[in-house]
Amino acid sequence: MFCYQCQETAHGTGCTKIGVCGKKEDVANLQDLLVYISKGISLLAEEGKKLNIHDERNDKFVFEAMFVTITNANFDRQAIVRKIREGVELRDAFAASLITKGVHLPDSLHDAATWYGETEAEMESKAVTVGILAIENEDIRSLKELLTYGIKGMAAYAEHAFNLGHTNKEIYAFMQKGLAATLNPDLGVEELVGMVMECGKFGVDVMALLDKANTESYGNPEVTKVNIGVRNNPAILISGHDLKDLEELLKQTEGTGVDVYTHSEMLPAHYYPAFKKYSHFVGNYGNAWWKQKEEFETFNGPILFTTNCIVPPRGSYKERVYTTGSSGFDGCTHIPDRQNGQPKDFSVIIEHAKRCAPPTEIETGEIVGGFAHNQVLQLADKVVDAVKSGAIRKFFVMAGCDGRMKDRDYYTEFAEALPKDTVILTAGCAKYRYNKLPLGDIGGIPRVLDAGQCNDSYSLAVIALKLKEVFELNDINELPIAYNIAWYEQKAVIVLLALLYLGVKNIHLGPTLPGFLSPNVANVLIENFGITGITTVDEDMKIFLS
Ligand code: FSO
Ligand code: SF4
Repeated sequence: MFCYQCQETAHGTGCTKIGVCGKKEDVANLQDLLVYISKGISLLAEEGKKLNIHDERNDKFVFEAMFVTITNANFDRQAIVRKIREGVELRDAFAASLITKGVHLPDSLHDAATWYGETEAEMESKAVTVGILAIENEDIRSLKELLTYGIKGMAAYAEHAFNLGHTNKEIYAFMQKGLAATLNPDLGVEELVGMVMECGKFGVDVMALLDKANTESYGNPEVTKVNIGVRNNPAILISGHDLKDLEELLKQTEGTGVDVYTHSEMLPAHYYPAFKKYSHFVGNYGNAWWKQKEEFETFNGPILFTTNCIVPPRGSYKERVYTTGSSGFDGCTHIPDRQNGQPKDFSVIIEHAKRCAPPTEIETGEIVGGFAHNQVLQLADKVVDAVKSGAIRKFFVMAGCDGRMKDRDYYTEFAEALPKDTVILTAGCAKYRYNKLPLGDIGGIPRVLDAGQCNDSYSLAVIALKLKEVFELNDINELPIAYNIAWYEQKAVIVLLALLYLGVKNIHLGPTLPGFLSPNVANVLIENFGITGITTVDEDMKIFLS
């Protein structure tokens, strides 16, 4: 195996025996094959486009398959094998339909569009030949992987929007164009850099689509205090990002005596008006994803993963872990997808919860969030006055992800060291590094403004663009906003590409720069966008405040 798609990749260069995330070699290789088949389907979809032939099943398959291969989402070998079979079948049926409709497929069609294998042994032997290292030139490989990871992040957001009935053909078409491009041996550095930038544009679009899906379904997030203590009822913990899953779980648990708590990236669900009517939607339990081994132990009840980030569960609580959607873990019960417009059936989890003890309290109190674009823009006058009067000197966008490595203590220390006239704008699980610190407020504006999930970084961009307008600036970079972003997995990659597309410069990216950036590709980002890593809190603070 060789995988370097996330920030925690072994030695900063690549996992080669087992993933630091716990992904085993066979699953890693099969995921490579699944990506390869998705690229083959994308290539055929590109051929179809020439004659205006389009099949929506390709769109859905590609975003589902790419999401499945994101870090910490799906560790279930059989789920990957099934998805490969589904892809091969879909691809070959689509190729046949293209021929029937008169499309002349090239004689030398890429192997990704023609390879056929049925048995797991055939898949395994193919998988080892189609991994990342199959591309020899390290710059081309770096750019093609950067593009692929951006598309993986895009796929995740596209799937959540799709689940809420919001689709966008242009986004799907770009995903396929981008994936097909990674199969093209003739593309050079310049063309691939162009595709990576285009990926950023569709990153903005997909986050806007998901924002629309979430807010039209559940209302605009509003300032909310979220309880972090517990009650004395049996309960279900829901993790991941999918709000449709949460909605159906809340409906099905109503009146059963079972409470529901959010975990990690599901916390921002509390900010949506539509979920406030559920009196059994009690609060948020625990912290960022990587602390789940301890926190799931004390939660006592079943846990439902709607997406990543899963840490391979301990035997002591594994039978309480359920997955659904793109997530999966062998040995854990998977709740099947919706069929014919019917909701998912969570009854097995609810019955399981009834047999469990209530959660053990690990924290008490409240945290505040809900500062997405609509809410912040309602407070715009107050914010603008605070900037004009000098009460707020600078905003720090500290969005992105958290992770388990010790060097991420930097972000807590950085937040603590920030001068009292600065405000942190956050989104994603990165917030857990500072959202429980007593950082106070500035004239009633909290010093940590949480917009929501990682995709709600879109909100931060909308806010920045609005401030640019209010202050009548020509360039987003003239705003008193600094970017100190933490990344972990591929959703953070699409957020980063989206920010670059919007023209944001001088982003500090940590705790380490991606291992998949070759020195030359890293230089392109440094020279064109001023991207830089992090150093020490003291040094960085000097740079940021100079
Ligand atoms: Fe975090 Fe995991 Fe939301 Fe990611 S829980 S790390 S970037 O899945 O998607 O922020
Ligand atoms: Fe390693 Fe990250 Fe890949 Fe897991 S996702 S195998 S930790 S690089």
